[in-house]
Amino acid sequence: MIGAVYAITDPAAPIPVLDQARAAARGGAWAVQIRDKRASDAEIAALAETLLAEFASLGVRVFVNDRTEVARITGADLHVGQGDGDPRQARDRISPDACLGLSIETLSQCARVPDGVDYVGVGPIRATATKPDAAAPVGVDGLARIVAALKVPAIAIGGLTAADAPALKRAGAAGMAVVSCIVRAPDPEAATRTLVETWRRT
Ligand code: TZP
Ligand code: MG
Repeated sequence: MIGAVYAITDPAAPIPVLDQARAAARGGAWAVQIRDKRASDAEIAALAETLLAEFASLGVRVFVNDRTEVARITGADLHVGQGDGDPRQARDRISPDACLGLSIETLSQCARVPDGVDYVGVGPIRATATKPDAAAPVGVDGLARIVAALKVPAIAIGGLTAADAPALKRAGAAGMAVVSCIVRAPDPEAATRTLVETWRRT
């Protein structure tokens, strides 16, 4: 079951990644993804192990971005992008209980979502400074077309805030993933709670 609010950490944000993750979990996020292109596998694994231990009782899932080996070793969930290798190989390497996500940037990529992918991240919906190499934004209309072509739940991502929740829900998204809206908020825990409440109300 995919939840509404999926928080992603950013090592460039003003507060430490552990604090970002903890605030998102306290605020009611369904999942927290550790995303850091520069950190070593050992650093990501240590973070994942800390969060897996802390979040087990909260029921908050812990994902690692593009680190199949770290997911395999720690039992964390895994998110991979289009350029991160064959998702079927990732699926075979990680725990059968782990959740696997795949990024989708275009309608044509929907036809290449293999069995074993539990959700897709769709975006960017809007332009975002967080991922400078992101593909062209698909917009909410593009999201709706992509959702219609998919057999798995879609989590929207890219330039999103709580104000987008109603439109994303109407477009058929199962949830929304955010970086800045949580980790750059003055109060990341409150920002997460606002996202969760807004999604629930709409
Ligand atoms: N993938 C597509 S857009 C994006 C990622 C990781 C960044 C989203 O960040 P923000 O700050 O929520 O726009
Ligand atoms: Mg990637």
